Amino acid sequence: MNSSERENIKAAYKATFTKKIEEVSGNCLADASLLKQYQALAEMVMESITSQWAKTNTLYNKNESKQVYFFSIEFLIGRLMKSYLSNLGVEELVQECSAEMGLDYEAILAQESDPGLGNGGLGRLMACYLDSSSAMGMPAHGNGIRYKYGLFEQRIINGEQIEVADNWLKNGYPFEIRNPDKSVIIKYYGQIHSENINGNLTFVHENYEAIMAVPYDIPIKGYRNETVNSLRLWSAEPLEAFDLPSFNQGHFLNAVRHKSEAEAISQILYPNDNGFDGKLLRLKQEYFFVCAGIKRIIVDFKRSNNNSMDGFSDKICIHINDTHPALCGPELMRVLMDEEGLGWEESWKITVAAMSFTNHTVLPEALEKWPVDMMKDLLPRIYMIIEEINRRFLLDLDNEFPHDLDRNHSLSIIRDNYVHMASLAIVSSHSINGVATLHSKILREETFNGFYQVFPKRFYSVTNGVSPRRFLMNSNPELKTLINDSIGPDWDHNLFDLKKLLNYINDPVFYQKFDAVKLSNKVRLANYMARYNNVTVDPNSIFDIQVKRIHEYKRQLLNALHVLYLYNRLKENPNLEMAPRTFIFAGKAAPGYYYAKEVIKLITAIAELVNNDPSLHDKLKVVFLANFNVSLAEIIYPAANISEQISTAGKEASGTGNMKFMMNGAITLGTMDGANIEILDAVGPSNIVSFGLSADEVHHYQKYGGYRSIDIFEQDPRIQQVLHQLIDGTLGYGLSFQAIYDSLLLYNDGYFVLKDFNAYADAQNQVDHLFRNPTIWTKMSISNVANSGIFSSDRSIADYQREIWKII
Ligand code: CR6
Repeated sequence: MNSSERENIKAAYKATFTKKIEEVSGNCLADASLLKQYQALAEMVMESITSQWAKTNTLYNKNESKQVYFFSIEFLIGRLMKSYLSNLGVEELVQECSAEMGLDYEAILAQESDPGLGNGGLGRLMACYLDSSSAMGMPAHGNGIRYKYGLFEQRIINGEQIEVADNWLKNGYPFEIRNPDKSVIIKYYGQIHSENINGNLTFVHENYEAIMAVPYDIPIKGYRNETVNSLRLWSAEPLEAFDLPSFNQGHFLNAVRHKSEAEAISQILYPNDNGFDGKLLRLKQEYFFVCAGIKRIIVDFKRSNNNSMDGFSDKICIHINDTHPALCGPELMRVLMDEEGLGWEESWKITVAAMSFTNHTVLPEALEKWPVDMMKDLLPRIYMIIEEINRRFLLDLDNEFPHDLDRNHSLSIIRDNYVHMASLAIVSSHSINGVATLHSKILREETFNGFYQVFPKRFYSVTNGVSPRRFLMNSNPELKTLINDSIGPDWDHNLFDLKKLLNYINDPVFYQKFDAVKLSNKVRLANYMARYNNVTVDPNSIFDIQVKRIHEYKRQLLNALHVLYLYNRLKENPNLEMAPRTFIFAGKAAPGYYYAKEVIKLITAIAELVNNDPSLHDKLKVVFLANFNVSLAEIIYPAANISEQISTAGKEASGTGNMKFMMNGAITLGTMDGANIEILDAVGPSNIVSFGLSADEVHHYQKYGGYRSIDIFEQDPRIQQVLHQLIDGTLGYGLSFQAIYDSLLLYNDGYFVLKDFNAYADAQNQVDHLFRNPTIWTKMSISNVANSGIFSSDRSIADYQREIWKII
């Protein structure tokens, strides 16, 4: 494009934007608020996407290509405006025009609410997978819930987490389209009776309670291509908003009761990460989006397939993201049999061929099981079908392993009065995968070993990945520019091309530029901390960062105890030689998770102690950033020197924050857990700092005993000092962290914090030495960026496509 063409485009953009402002606000540009400026821009974005969206849908409706549907109870999509602009290839244009019009581009973008429709890695993974599928021109869509309130907003008040409702829809959401014409009726409760209709046994559902599922569709625009896939989020509404007969009889409250009961289903996201709390409303949510999603898939499929179900599983993949959507199996069976009139065998074949399942955790407390009575009462027909799936499965088992009662019992979908959702998902899917190599191995050898023996060919492994567009190009534009200037722009379509950066691995000029980018990102984060935490930190200090949900197995406690130990060392020897450090934490604790909330309190208490001690001469700072979410994450990852990935080995299925840090040049300080192991493989042992027990060692101790935390305590004066400080008032008058203290000593330290302390302290020492040699450090950092290609979610999607969905 020559410069006069560009000027014309810019003039057209400015004119359209000015007109849009008038339309959305009734004001002229000069009087329009930032919110209205954002809304005007969002409308323009939607206008440029919708025709491509319609074209993509028309193409898909021809039924030529296989469609993948991700069913997930969480989609943590983050703000979308920047992705849309960049994917459309107009970001620079909009930035330039905004500046020329005297508008603040970043402030406009900050008007967008960040939809918190997920707890952490699981929901964010889905968002990255949608992003990658569109970028690769692959037909894949999401089905989830449009929670009215997303994950709570976290405030830190007097050092403690306070939860505030996340009203993300309060100003409306410009990137969704409500499609009430595609609503689906969901039936709960009631009775099932069978009737003989024309010689066929037919199941009739009576006296049910009906709820309407209304879809809201969000376009997922591919990166600089023509593909626009869909994320469909379902909202619950009453069939009739108002019960007129009740109202007329004077029962005013009754008249609206039904409305709020219906709406409750999509009112709020359950705030547990890696945890199951068994609430009836959650089971309603699970069935709600499963039933609605499956119905629409079938309607659309039949419409373009001469009203027939032939070839369904050749054209449709239903991907179950963890067990929350495991009812997809029985629900598809129900529709195929009760509505489409197919027999059991045929329906079962179609179901298993269409369904695939990804497991995301081995933590026993997260594995879902629903009481039989609850399931039977709420979903009577679904429960019947689960019983029959189980009966047939146990029969098959008995044929294969005759009289092996123990095995049959342990694999039974229904056992001890519970429906086990992982078993249901495994039995009804043709493929089961873990999310990192180690995790998949643990699934095969331990968690699902019984199933592995029955279905060895169904087990796969696909290591997670993250969107390089969101987590590198858009959130670290300076690094993107430096990479473009060095190796050219083609890496944007193939992240493995980042390897070309290794050509600069000994180039001092490149080092300088690379360090300057990191420093600038650190300054950005330092400014954020000055503004929101009122703490001044040195951007030249090591930014040592642990951001993720607060959970015992993730061991923020190990990090915190080490900070306290470092504090003690500095107090003892103020001249201690060390690079200044800024320890940064962020993450939410589930509201009912007392221990995790105590850990937050502990970190903020340590921060108070350390940050207000002038004798440390600013060598140590501790910051807890409130309200970790996707938007904050995008500021944090580019600024990190150290990525703390210190879970008890064997517990973190994969982790994805570890990949986002690596892509931005942080050095992983980690245990050999989840995808950390693959990070080590990718960068080589000299570009990562690893430590601690292996998963096998942890497993061994857990199975056979032999670890006594008290022994370590007794032998290590550093640990004695630190643990005493938890309860002796060092951390604030009247502040005592007895529960944490007890967990480590009285309850034998279930997550091996003390066991790994020494190795961790040594590893931290190593970090200090490495950082004090800038050449080595920068080299390590560049190597991390250069070798991060494998962690692109484009690679993960290609793996799924090839191995699991078998799309060529
Ligand atoms: N909490 C795992 O714990 C993994 C993601 C995505 C998690 C984490 O290690 O990276 O899923 N599991 O696969 C669950 O949510 C059940 C997570 O985010």
